[in-house]
Amino acid sequence: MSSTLLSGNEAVARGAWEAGASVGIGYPGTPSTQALEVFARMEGVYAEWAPNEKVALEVAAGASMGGARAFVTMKHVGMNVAADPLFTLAYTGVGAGLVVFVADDPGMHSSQNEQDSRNWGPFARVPVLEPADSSEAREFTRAAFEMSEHFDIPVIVRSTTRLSHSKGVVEVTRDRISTEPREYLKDIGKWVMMPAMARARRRSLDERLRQMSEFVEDSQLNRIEMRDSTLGIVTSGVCYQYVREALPDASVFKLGISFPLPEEALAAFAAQVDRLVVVEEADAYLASHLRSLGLDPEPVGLQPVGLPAAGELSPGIIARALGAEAPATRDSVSGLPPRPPLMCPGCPHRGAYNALRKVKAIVTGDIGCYTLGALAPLASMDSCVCMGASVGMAHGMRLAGQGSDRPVAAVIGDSTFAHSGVTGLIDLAYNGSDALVCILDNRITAMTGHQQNPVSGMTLQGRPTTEIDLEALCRSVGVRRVRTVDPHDLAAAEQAVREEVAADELSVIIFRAPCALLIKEKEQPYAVDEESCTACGLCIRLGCPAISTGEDGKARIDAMICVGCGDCVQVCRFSAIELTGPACDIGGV
Ligand SMILES: Cc1ncc(C[n+]2csc(CCOP(=O)(O)OP(=O)(O)O)c2C)c(N)n1
Repeated sequence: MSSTLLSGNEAVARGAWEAGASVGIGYPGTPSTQALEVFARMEGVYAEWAPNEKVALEVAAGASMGGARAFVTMKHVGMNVAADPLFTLAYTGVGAGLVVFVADDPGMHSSQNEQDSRNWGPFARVPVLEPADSSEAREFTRAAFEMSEHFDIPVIVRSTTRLSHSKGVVEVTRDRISTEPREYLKDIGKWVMMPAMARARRRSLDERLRQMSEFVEDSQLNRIEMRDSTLGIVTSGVCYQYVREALPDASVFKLGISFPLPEEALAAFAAQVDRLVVVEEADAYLASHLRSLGLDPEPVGLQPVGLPAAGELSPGIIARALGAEAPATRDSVSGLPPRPPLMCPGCPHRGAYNALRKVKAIVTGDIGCYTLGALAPLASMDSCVCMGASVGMAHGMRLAGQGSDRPVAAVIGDSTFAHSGVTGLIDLAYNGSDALVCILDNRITAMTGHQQNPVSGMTLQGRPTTEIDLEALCRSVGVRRVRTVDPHDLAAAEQAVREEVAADELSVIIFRAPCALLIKEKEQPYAVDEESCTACGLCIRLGCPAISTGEDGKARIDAMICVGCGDCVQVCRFSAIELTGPACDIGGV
């Protein structure tokens, strides 16, 4: 038997590959990103980043309709974007298996909100599988493809950060099954969802759901572990691991399928235990379903018993909430100094914010590395809601009358612009907005770990491809004032911003310079001449991690960190920052 250590994401990718998925499409988003990156490197598959999750699911729907098993990946908020096709795909069903892998982020380690993707099950009427470890992540993904074809429905595999990013033992002995595409048979009653057909497919969906509800009653993906019958816990996903650690003697109903629920099996389990408790993260999803079945679990989701309603659980939290002794494992790493997120040294976004700060702009922001511009010392971003929101929100601020004292500008990254900013820009052009939209084009999707995107000229599988011509795109939707500037040229960046906020029509500034981490060669670092430095603090206000102040208030530059971008040289009014000797050798031996 051959076993290996795989993260939950890697195991999901392996499961999709073993299941014969030949097409993989997704949009990056922590904690899901690695699943498609790993899948893309597997033999015999085609994989691509889509500009957003809706397109990813639509491409997958086409592949499935055309007979190829298709695998889609996204983070929880991506499901909101993909929800439109998802709901109707439940009606149409699939051609070949269609599996959507979605990774939630309880505790918001790297997300703007917490969402519980199990809710998409009853909402969109699609099955949701919830693996609890890497081995199950592989097994359940395989099973999801089988279910998808058997019940003619897209299937969601739901993970959370802990599962996606922690490693477990996985057997990798199973081969990949045949990838021969299924035959495509024209069937407008199934695929053309106009009202008459949709009504029929809705009845079909109800029948398919009925069949699935029967199937889950005895599915091996759910498991009952009877131990001490004084306490029975219903749980799913990674919470199962916490429960086993916190309450090793408790009986457990471990749900591997969180929609549809095995109602009869749950009722039978409830009848066998004295206390019935649900342990789950994020929403009280299982608890409310159990309550609707009249099973009446103890209300541990709320005070006073004490499972928190938000954030991640841990064995300790669960043990304490249920009056057990907390296990010896530590709940969190304590004693480490806090490490606030910072823009990297040499980050091109800094120059754009420096210019926007000069004109005291109200900045509607977006999601990406540039969101860090909201924090001190740049402190130049006023909002961050969801991908693409910056553009529409700038227009809305103008409609509310903002902009007379302080100009209004939107800031959005290249990947985010392609994801959902361009539709906002179309709205602004169409409706005659006079806002300023700044596209921070660093040639990559940096925030999520340097994924290629439609602006970067390279595909997920490393094929050179068309790059969006952002200038031409903006002009083509009706923006007449489009200009491009190097954000490391601080004077030019400021001049561009001053001129465009003064214009009485919509304008776009494309701040174009590669992400500092794309630049492999380190430039010669800078140093501060203590004699000339007046401790004025202007360079500090750039928020570069290489610059700090000494006890005398004068600036210091850490040559190990400085990449020689030269932004600080341009803000220093006393010529106190100069080049040092040769670039330091960071290669080591
Ligand atoms: C709907 C949705 N999908 C995915 C994400 C994850 N995500 C956050 S920012 C980002 C892209 C950032 O790239 P870009 O706009 O190019 O900015 P950069 O980080 O390069 O500055 C992604 C994919 C998200 N927050 N929301």
